[in-house]
Amino acid sequence: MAILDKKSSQHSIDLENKYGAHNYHPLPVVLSKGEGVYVWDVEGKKYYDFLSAYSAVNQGHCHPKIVGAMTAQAQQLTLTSRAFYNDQLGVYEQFVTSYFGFDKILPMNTGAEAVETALKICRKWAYEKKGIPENEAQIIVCNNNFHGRTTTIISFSNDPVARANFGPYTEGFIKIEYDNLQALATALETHDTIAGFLVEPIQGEAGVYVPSDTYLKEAKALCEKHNVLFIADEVQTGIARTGRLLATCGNCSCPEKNCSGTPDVKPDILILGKALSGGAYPVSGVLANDPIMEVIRPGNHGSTFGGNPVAAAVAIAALEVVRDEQLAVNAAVLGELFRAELAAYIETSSIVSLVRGKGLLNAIVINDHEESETAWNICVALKENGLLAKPTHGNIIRFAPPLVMTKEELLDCVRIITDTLQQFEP
Ligand code: IF1
Repeated sequence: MAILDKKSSQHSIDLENKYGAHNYHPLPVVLSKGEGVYVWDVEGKKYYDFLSAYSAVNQGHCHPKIVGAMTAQAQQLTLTSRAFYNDQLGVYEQFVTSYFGFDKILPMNTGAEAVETALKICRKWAYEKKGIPENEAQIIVCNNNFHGRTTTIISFSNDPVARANFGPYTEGFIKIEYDNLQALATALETHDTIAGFLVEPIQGEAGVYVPSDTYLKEAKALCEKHNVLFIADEVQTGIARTGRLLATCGNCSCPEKNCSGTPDVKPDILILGKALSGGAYPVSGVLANDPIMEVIRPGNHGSTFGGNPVAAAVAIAALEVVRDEQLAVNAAVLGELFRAELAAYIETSSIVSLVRGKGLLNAIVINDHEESETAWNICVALKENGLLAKPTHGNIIRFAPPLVMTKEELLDCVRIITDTLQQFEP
């Protein structure tokens, strides 16, 4: 019995391979426990998590405050649907709107659902407030975007792997180059049926592309000039990941208070997900002010689970952790240190060509062609050396640890990363 029950990585991998759809190609590690910046595999080996479930676990694994809020609420009431009120949702809505400085939130569960919700709100606003003729609203998006996996969202992806053979596609999107204000200006000037501009403040999946300093601010100004809604997808960049509460924030000292005071760019529609729950539970949401959100009326939109009491309790706890533990400041400070350390290594490296990012959302570019296996092999070696990271787009490795990391831990991680890279230098 004991022998049969003994967990092994290979057994778990075999089960997934046999009974699960093959929609992923995971690193061969099977995790069974997490705490703070660490995860453990089924054999008991300990790793630094340098992915944080794609920036969902900003608050660290199994944060006691978040788990506490979740279990307490789970024993009380888990789901009512929105057919009835519950005593948690309103409290959360008040908390989250004041935290981010918006009049209202529309709660959903996953990031893709929240993006869909934002697109629907934007289109409805365009018809009912801006006066765009029925079915003619266009939304501008950027090349190499990643906003999720639904049919509409992949319709405006230009990643053939995510998109091919899932047609027919949803119409109504205009693609322009990212970080190119002239392209945005031209699109806004040539069409008079533009409802919104949907943008990632940093393109994560594309390889952690940080736009030029003034891009978002000037893009917002262009949108304002044309009465077009600026929609920020901060599903990945939001909630302290990039060293600020939101990547659209300016120099506000948001972790202590909140950033509604002096935002650099205030999106008309803000999309949040992932770390809104600290990775404990699927919680997403769309924030906007009344003149926009009021286009949504009973029956227009919804979700069985969106706004459920567990989600509400978890999200309040997750946001309190971000504020109380000053995670934005920590991400900013550790991010500077991380890039400086990596840049110093790169000076004498021929395998890594650059490091880029903001806060603790960073990536290194491996000096090899996009189809090469080098980045994957480096990630496998990193795993052997006790650190988990994943390549994106072939030759890029994303580094995004939980934001609860200490300086000592970060320097330990830098050592693991540079020692591992050293193994691959010619
Ligand atoms: C996967 C990527 C990251 C997102 C932005 C919306 C969503 C995402 C900016 C949708 C989700 C996830 C999806 C996840 C991998 C991950 C990812 F590599 F695919 F691009 F983080 F970089 N907007 N990103 O980044 O949120 O519906 O997944 O909750 O495996 O698809 P979701």
